[in-house]
Amino acid sequence: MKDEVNNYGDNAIQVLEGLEAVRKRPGMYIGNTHVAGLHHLVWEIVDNAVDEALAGYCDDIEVSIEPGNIVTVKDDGRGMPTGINEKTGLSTIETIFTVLHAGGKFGGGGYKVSGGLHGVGASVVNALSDFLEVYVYREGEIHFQRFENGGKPVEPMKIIGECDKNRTGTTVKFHPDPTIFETTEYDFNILSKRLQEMAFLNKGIKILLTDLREEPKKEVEYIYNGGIIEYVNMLNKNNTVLHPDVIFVEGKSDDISIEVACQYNTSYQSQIYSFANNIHTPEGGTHEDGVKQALTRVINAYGKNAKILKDSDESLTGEDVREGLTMIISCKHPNPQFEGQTKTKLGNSEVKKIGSDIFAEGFERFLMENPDQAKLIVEKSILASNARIAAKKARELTRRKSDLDVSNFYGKLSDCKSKDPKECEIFLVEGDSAGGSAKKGRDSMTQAILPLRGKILNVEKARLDRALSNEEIRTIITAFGTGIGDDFDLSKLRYDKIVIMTDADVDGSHIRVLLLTLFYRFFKPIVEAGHVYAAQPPLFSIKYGKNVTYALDEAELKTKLSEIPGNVKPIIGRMKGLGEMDADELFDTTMDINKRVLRKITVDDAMAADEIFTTLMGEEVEPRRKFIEEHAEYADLDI
Ligand code: 0RA
Repeated sequence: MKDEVNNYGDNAIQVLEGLEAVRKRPGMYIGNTHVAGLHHLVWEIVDNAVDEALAGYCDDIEVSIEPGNIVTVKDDGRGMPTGINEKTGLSTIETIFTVLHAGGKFGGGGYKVSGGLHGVGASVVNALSDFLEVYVYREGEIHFQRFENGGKPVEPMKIIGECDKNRTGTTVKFHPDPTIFETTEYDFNILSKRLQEMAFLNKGIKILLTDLREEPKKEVEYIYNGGIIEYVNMLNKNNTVLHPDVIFVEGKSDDISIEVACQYNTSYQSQIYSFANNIHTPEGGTHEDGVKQALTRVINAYGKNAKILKDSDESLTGEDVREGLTMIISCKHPNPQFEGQTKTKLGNSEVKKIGSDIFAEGFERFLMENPDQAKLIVEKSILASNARIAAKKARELTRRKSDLDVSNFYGKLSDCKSKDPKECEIFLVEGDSAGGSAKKGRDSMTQAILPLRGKILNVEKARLDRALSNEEIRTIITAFGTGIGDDFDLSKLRYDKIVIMTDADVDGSHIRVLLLTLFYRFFKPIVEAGHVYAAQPPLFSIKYGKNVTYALDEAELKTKLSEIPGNVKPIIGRMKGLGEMDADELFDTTMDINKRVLRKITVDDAMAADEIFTTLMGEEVEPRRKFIEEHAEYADLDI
């Protein structure tokens, strides 16, 4: 008995050294201690509950956030084991929550699939919490243990009461340690989006999210019996679909399972999202490569066989067969290898063939069984192929044209003198009159000006070949220097900053959205690398005595006015448009690198950006009307 007590103490000390390592370098375990890392704590605990659900023992998961950002994750699984762990001499519960890497797998058996990036376990969450409590309901008893201060057990696990004999499950409650995290404020939208994704990827699991921090409480519930088929339906809801059925293929080989759901829409974009063990893999990997390869192969073979594709036709490329495709790929692997810059690329080489074989078989069967839908798909790919060939010709023309027709091009662009891209910026300016002022006012060493006449083409509704026939777009491509489509090369970008300078009115924001659509669809790496900015011309000018100052908005106006001495009376002006400022004013307020405010345009989340552009700029009218109605407060201010 005495020995047991001593053992308990020895083990506990070793264990705490492990948790101390997590607290010293939290980034190694959860990426960072900002917003993403904070939410990572929830994913860790939810992953464990989802694993229990995937093992077939749980179908209800409840996540709630209480005032003070206390998080509770409750499941109705078997309940964590409550016995003594032989290796550690501690209760299994204490082992799970205090021994590094003991989490998630619970000592072999059971789990074939668990998180790859995640799955570092409950102990990491405990180490980074100022308190954590576990309740396990099993065999009519409630087992309980509380940890404080980075995972230190307050006392060993104990039984604190009785429960219904039939009730089983695990509840984990924790609060992130504010001395570790820059912020401890949970974001409802981040939580709900990821939990919805989990529900799509794991069909039939019910996930309830409740936010009790404010009255009235917010609550969302996700359950998708159709799994990723319903995910594709949601992604396509703002598009016109090309064919009625979502194509679904699943299969398994050597404990590796693959599920694919896809459906074409009439747009020219593709949305392909892949996951490995429920983790989004935006960098792709072998699961995605295999499925894409099969898609191209099967459509070409079917098209030729069914005589839709003529023998003399060029083969359809991957790009051709993916135009307008919305697809979810979900792979579950007992031992996933994550690679790539952000460790979000699946590396297991065997998955490529497995994914390709499984998808090819199921997809081919779909085409055979549904010849009408198959015909629409092949014909769409042929149109994309024709457009690609036309775009290539047009690009070649653009290239030649820009060599010959430089005078016309340079008539529009006032380039800067410096040829060092790092210090160069280009202003895309709405209208000739503002363009004129910008040309006069600029620092001609580093600032280039390209005035844009009128509205540019909405590329959401046009293929590359049509975009290339648009003069304004051609000028932009030539100015950037990167080329477009297959020729695109980010390293050739001639400017570090691309600044969109439009008026602060409805026309201005429309032009801004059109430009952003162009950049997002045709120059995505430029946006992703953070080269795109919006200029912020001021709304107010404040004159007092001989001084002039400017304010971006009402809030800044108030501050600036309060700084003016009481005995001086300011005469406040509302700035109308860029075109009405003279060259000095425009430089002073909007372009001078020492004074101006620029807003960087970022795409943290490609899925959300895709959805917004489809909604705002796409074919369907109804979703756009709804979006504008829902965002009516902002609509006339900014988009
Ligand atoms: C392994 C075995 C058993 C339950 C669990 C794991 C389990 C773990 C978690 C984590 C969150 N919720 C959970 N629910 C269950 C049960 C083994 C037995 O019946 O003794």
